[in-house]
Amino acid sequence: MESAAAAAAAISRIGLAGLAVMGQNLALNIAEKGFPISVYNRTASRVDDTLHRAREEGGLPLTGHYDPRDFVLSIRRPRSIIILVKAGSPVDQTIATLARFLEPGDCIIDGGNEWYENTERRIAEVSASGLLYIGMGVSGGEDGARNGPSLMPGGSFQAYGNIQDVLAKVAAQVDDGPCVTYIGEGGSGNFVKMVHNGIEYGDMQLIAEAYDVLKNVGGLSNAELAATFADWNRGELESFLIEITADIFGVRDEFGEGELVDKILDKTGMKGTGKWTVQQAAELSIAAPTIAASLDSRYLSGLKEEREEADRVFKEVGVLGEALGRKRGIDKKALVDDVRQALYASKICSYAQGMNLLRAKSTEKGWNLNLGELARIWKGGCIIRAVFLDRIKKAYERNPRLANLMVDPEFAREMVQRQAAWRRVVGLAIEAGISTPGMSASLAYFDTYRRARLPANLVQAQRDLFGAHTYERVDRPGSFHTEWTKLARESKAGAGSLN
Ligand code: 2AM
Repeated sequence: MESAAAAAAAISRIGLAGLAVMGQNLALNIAEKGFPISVYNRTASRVDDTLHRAREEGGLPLTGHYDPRDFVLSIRRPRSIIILVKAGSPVDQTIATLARFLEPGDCIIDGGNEWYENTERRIAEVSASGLLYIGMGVSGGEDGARNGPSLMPGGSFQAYGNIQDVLAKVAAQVDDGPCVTYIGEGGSGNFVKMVHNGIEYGDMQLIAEAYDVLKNVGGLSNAELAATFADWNRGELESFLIEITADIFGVRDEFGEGELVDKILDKTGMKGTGKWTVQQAAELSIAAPTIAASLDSRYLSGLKEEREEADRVFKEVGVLGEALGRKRGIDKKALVDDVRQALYASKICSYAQGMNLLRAKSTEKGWNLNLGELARIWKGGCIIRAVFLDRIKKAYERNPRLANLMVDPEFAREMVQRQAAWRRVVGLAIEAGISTPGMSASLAYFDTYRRARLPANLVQAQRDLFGAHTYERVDRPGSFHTEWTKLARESKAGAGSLN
């Protein structure tokens, strides 16, 4: 009896396989919240590292395993095992390694940035052996994993019930609860995380454009930029990304004069979730121009050598004349205030696009996503965490069927209040030859969406002329086709010229 009790006490509440940075930190977080955890990694040294850290942090309840069978058997049934390995085939390999020892009712939770259809395939595959599956978005980077991430679990609701208590304690905590909720069936957790990352691309691009305008049109120094972003972080823009941006401007270069930011190669890396977001938007006929602009900007940033050559070519032919570049006698304070407003309004447009993409996918897949709740679980822990997400949550609570965030009465008022500043910033940037693709795309999105009549009538006429695609009329029902070319010829006789 006694030894059975001792063995039972040694059994872990949960397991985690894959001990790279995210896995290690999440395992320590879970252990620190008082849940005994077993950990495993293909390569033994990472198990040792994790055990070492658990000891250093005061003997957290974490046990290391070097053999997958021992690992699985050390976990209490029904077992819940989080895996944090590279997306794609490493996930399939890890599942195969563990599944041999799992029993019906046990669950695998993939915490990687996985393509949602892979999760849906795996749900079907493991269900043949009675196993449950969850695809869980985890955001917040290394620090979030260790101290409280935003968690987006989707898949088996039954399996979610088994780990709800663990996730609720491990997730970041905000005023209205832990940053975790059951997202929905299938691959919805991965999909929501993917769109979160797409929105993150947009936010980072918009901030980079604000920096570009302030630095290259307004002439702000790094010290002034640091102060500006720190100040913005005390107002409506308060967010993790604005905060870290303020910090970045203050870091000096250890190898030379000035600040480190100016020594960093202007080539942005990426891992694919932003591209997937834009591809999905196109698949679902959802306009996501701000997110697409941020993706395009990353692609163009990658062409460093071509851009250097272009810079040389255009300087030679004299494009960088008087008209371009820094404005003389600019009022820095007024510019900073305008850019702040342009950034905020642009951000609303970008979130509107991401939310509409989520809703379209939810309708297609029957996921029943709760957009207000998604905004809530992004309030803490994750990279896009921001005070402003509480306002998004409230907008969807006021009206869950809101067609677009921009037309929520509060956001609509805010857009109108900021539009003059927003237009000034985009106009100034265009004049100065400083590209602001994200802010411009957001403004065009706003200006397109808010107009009851667009020039699409002319496109329809063209389509009908060359392809007999037919058109509808504004004043009577039905679809119409016109012999445009014939009628145009006939009327040419009587036509005059522009004067
Ligand atoms: P490793 O330490 O044995 O390389 C990030 O690379 C994490 O994914 C690491 O923990 C790594 O394990 C794991 N990983 C990558 N490919 C894997 C595979 N095919 N099987 C198991 N784990 C893998």
